[in-house]
Amino acid sequence: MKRIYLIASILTIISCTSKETPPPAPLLPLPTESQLAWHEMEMNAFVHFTTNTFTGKEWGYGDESPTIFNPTEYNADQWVRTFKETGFKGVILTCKHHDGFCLWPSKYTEHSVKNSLWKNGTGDVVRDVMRACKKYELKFGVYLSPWDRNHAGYGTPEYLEYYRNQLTELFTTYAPVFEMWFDGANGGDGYYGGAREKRSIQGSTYYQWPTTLQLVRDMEPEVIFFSDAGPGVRWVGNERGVAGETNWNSITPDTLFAGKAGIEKLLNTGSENGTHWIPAEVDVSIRKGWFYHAEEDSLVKTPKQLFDIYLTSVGRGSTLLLNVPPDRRGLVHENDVAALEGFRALLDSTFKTDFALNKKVTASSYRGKSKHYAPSNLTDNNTNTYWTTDDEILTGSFEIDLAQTQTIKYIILQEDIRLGQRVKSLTVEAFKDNDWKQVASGTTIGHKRILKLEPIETDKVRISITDSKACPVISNVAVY
Ligand code: FUL
Repeated sequence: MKRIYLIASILTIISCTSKETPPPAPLLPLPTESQLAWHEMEMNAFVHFTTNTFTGKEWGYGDESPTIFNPTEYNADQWVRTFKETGFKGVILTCKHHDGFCLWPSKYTEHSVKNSLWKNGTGDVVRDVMRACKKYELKFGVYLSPWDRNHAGYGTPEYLEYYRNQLTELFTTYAPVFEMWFDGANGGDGYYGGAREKRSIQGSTYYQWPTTLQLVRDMEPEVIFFSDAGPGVRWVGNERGVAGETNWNSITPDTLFAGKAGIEKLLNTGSENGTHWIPAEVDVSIRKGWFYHAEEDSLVKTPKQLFDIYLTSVGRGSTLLLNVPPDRRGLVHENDVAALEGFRALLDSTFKTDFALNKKVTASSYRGKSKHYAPSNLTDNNTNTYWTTDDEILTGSFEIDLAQTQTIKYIILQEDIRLGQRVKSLTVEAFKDNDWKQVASGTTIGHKRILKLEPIETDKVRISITDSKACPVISNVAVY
């Protein structure tokens, strides 16, 4: 009896699933789980802090005495609390910048906090930031400059061993590390243990990156590697906070090599038919420089400037990495705190009420007429559900009835990138005076696209996907 019942239930399950319209096949390339998590983070803080903070330089020569590193009111908790309160999800710390000074007491060098006056050499900035990140539930990432102007062996194989030893130290002592930043800068000259000379290396071969990355992966399989060309995330091609208006998460690594003319443009937009998922990360400083300089106290970006950067980074499908350098006291300066708080307030007030939330949406068509892919998924506040069309339909529109007239200023769209990036172009129209008026147009969407409109009063909005690499898969639309 029991057996018959079991067989009957299995048959019911089979017949139900066979009637279901299958989801669209994923469009390659696809993000990994850790890249997906990275996209979700949207805003991370970058922290540049070293002897430069005390010498006023941007690139230390490598001959700075460790004793000059001596913050007077140091409080890493204040940095991370500020980031948490203003909406950042992770922190990446310059554990070692080009000058070679280490913010943790590395056993492989004397050029570190252990020989500073700060806390009589017993302090460890890397540990403190890592702990504060745990406390405030932010992810912790590290920057370890490959170029080292202090180390005597820089340019020889001996230095590679040193660099890898330090990576092992960092990844075993301060884990988990969500992102590892490999900076491409190399200016040639430096102290180099007293040699005071210019050393040229062949960037593409000297560091033997494949071996180094594997070493790190063995310790931290989920880590995201940032470098100009990835492999986890790529540089966005400028330090102004601007991702391409067209921004593909895909790029073909073979098309990128250091020194190639025009590489910044390619990094900025990615390529539609790129073979690998390597999204752009937007690194930019809240100040003019990457390190704190008192003379820049009046040049901290305003909340409005930070908001505009948000629109050109997160709003173009990238993740923002905003640098906020602590001052000589070892605190995030009051002006930077105020700018971050103002930025947060602007984000909160601008994106306060989503006029589209749970509103009625109709679409030109939807996949297999199945409720799994219905247009109502667009406004259900759930990015795990989506609207999509039949495979052969690469264009389509949906209309949101806002139920009452609103003044609208922004549209947010999101693709379900678990199925790949698809949309190539779109338009936005608002219904006004008995007619549809185009109020915006755009190209790619990706994780998130924010379109700024000339404010307009309307009670209906129509979004048309006018071109797509495969049937569009849209998980969310919001109207503000
Ligand atoms: C650059 C470096 O040279 C700057 O000093 C800074 O660290 C920036 C984030 O990357 O390449």
